[in-house]
Amino acid sequence: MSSLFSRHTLLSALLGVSLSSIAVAAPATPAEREAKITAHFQQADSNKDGKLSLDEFKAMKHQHHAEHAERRDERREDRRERAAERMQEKFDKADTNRDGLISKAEAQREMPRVFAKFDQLDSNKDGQLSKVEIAAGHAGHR
Ligand SMILES: [Ca+2]
Ligand SMILES: [Ca+2]
Repeated sequence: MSSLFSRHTLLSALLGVSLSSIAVAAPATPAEREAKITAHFQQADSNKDGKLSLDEFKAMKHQHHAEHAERRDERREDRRERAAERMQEKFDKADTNRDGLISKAEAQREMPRVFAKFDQLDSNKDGQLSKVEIAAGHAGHR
């Protein structure tokens, strides 16, 4: 028994199932989205008969999922890096006397959320927060 998907069925399936992952890839207008889906369809239609066999459909879905997972990993990496950068920037900005440590006064000026937990974050109780102490506090939140 051969299961064939018409282009229309595929469009519906893609729109219903994978629109979110396609939308993530950028195309904003419906026309661009349509073009993108058509490209996907043509790519998946390996024997070019204008229809997708169940195998072709599955292969396409599989590839789609793989791409999606890859993008998700990249985004996660980006987020982690950006968070680290932001924290670095914040730290440097707050560290007005450039001694590599955040005093209570410095925290109060630039890092209110850190200031609120200052004593808790200051694990070696020297009245200053190192980058490591602040990072440790952030990690503890997750
Ligand atoms: Ca300082
Ligand atoms: Ca300290």
